[in-house]
Amino acid sequence: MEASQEGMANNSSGSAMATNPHLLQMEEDVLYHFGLSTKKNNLQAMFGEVKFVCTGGSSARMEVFAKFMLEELHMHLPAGMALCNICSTDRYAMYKVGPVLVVSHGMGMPSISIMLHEVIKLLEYAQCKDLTFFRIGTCGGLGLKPGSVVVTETAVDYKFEPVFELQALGKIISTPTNLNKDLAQDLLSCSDQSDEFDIVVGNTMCTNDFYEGQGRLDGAFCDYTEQDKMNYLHELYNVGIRNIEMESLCFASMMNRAGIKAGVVCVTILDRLKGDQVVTPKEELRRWEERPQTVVARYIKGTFEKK
Ligand code: R2B
Ligand code: URA
Repeated sequence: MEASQEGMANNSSGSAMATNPHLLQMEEDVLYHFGLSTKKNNLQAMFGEVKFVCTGGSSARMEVFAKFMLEELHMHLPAGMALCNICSTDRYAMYKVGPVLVVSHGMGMPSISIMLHEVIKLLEYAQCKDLTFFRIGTCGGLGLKPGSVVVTETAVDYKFEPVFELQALGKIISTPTNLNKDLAQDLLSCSDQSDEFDIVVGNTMCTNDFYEGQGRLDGAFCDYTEQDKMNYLHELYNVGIRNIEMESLCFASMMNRAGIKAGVVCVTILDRLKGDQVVTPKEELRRWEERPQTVVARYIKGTFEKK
């Protein structure tokens, strides 16, 4: 076995990130959705220097971000070489830029959960320490100008509870979904006077669906009235929820279980108090999608250059 499954690595407190005791008994661990394995790949050599993991839904957006990080960290690839996707499957895309691992997570909690199980184990086998994870994505805003950036303070479910409920062996395992408050403030302070967008810290509601689960009136089915929808969205606003998306709850829960410092930074692509359809032109959406990337890149650069 190339990567150690014996001396399980650490988060900042020195304890294991992947706490599953069964892993220690496995001779080989195949990270099926990445197309990597502890026997076939030298994970420590490949990933040992990773300090930051940035994840977002789309593989194309993650490639753009990886290229952006190359420039930001002034890392020049030798002539004739190109950044390439490390995953040999088409489930996720993964790029490594020095200490930054960039990986797509697809849409929704089942998809991000699979990716996080495998990436946490991967970085454990690679003996990485003191990691920070970021989700950089899109969301629906509440009472914010579209194009604003929201840094999540706490991820909450549809009942505004800060818990993620995982179904396992016919039972529910509940884990907390609060995120690191200092990191949220540090990300907020990564804004710049020249930025053409607002950035706020707020709570994020995470759902299992884009349409009815987020109170939309434009799905294939709808059993509530516009008034019901507006009452619910205003209730969200009144309890401090500033955006709605589909991964933060599972992300925050798994980061808590692993003891990894983590932040969620999303750009609002519409104001849900004003409508349901996303009508912003593609070009403008592309520019908005760069905003969470810019904020997280500033944080990483600041931390990286200090070391
Ligand atoms: C934001 O955007 C996607 C749905 O369009 C989903 O992955 C999310 O959280
Ligand atoms: N992503 C979501 O989950 N909801 C939105 O309204 C926009 C993006």
